[in-house]
Amino acid sequence: MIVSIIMGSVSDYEVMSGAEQVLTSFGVEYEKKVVSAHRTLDLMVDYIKGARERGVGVIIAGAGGAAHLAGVAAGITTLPVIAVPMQTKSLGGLDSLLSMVQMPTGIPVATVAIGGAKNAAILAVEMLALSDPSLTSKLDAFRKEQADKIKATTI
Ligand code: RP5
Repeated sequence: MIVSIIMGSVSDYEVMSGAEQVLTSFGVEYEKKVVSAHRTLDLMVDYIKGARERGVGVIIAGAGGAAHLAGVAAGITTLPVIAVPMQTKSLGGLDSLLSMVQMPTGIPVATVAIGGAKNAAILAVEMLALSDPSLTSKLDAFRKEQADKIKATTI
């Protein structure tokens, strides 16, 4: 299975490229596309409807402001959707965070921290690892590497 990275604007790409870096480091294939839930709604609906057929297992959606991209995607598909709230100039990303995290019951979206594209990708890998033991081994190695770095740190 692959991961689908979607974002509401090309201006989100700098942050969302963090998800690409993580997926690449785990050897997980992904697709990426700019699709907006308000500027290109038809395109976005078609894109999400076709996701499962394209082999997508998890969707990562980054958006800012009145950030409905992840919620709309989750309303279209039962594939798991992970939301990445973008930092914004006017409200610092709190607007994006609340838009994404406060999904009404029945249509869940797993929301990570503001700008948390890398964690979104790690979570996506953990989901794919449920049916791919080789990813579990890679996640274990990643955790160990992270811990070893801290243990080796002297101040
Ligand atoms: C949202 O509006 C996008 O996800 C982006 O974070 C924000 C601003 O978009 P641009 O005006 O930079 O295209 O749809």
